[in-house]
Amino acid sequence: MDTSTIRSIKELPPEENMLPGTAACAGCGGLLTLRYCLKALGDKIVIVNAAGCFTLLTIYPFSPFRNSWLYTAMACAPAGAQGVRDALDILIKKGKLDPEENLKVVVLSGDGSAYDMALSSTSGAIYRNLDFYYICYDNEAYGNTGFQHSGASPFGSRTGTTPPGKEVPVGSQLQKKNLFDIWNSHKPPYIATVSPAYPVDLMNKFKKAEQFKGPKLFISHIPCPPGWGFDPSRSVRLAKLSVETGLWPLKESVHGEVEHTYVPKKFKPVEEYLKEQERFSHLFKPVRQEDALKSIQEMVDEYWKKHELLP
Ligand SMILES: Cc1ncc(C[n+]2csc(CCOP(=O)(O)OP(=O)(O)O)c2C)c(N)n1
Ligand code: SF4
Repeated sequence: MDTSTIRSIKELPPEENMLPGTAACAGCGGLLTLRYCLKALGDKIVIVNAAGCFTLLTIYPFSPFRNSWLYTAMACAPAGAQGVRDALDILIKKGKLDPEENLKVVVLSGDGSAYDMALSSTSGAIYRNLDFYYICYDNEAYGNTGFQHSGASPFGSRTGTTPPGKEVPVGSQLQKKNLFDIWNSHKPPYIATVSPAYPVDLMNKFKKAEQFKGPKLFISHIPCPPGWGFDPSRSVRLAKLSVETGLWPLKESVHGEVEHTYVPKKFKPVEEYLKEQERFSHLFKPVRQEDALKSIQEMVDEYWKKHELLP
């Protein structure tokens, strides 16, 4: 891939490496992310897919991918990636595969795998400096099985297992794990947060990552219409709002050094993002939960203050 940076959406590669007509929900932000990621990665890849919504993209004999695809259990996609990488390396070493024909190994998983179940196998793979890409589409819950709470679910959200009620009106009382920092503590060559609403930023991050051998992570914050409760037509708008409110900082880390790649000129209030989703509706009605709303805004402000980027 040409590694020079691009400035506009018109410069995105025209090739489509994922074909339309999949079983994903209308308006799935994860599918849009994946489409952009595959434009960046090309078709010389093997996708190692942990169980989740995207397992359903490939149902024999149908597949939207032009590349190979391997299905693994939720906890072990990085271990599967190690096996594929080893097999490719052995074939190259034995002269049975032209190094030019080498494939990139790409893990694809939801947040339930990335933040929770596969954390141990991921840590092992980063520690061994496995040469692979890890794409996590983060819809902030176990989406495929009924939107149950995951380690990525945010404070104040309703999930299948944290329904707001009399005793706990706020929904989830736990804070979202910080997967970016968990990866960063291992000091891999490249980590980035991305968004389907910022494809140019996403593409340039893949271009930058290409120069590094070793583990490379991309976490995309993705709107999920049935789980979050909004009309599919508003998916990109919500992805944009999560960035413009400061809730989802767009950043990257090269060998542990973090830089923000986009800082909103003026941060929108987080309420603008929250009030558009059914999963936060209990924070507004029947009565406004001022304490919860204030603490979500404070959490965002603290992050940007800490990085000295709040205007
Ligand atoms: C060990 C294990 N427990 C439960 C399941 C059932 N299961 C299949 S997909 C899924 C949800 C995965 O959630 P996530 O990784 O966030 O991806 P998403 O469904 O949101 O795409 C679950 C719980 C499983 N496959 N393996
Ligand atoms: S449940 Fe959400 S993440 Fe899963 S396919 Fe549907 S929109 Fe996408």
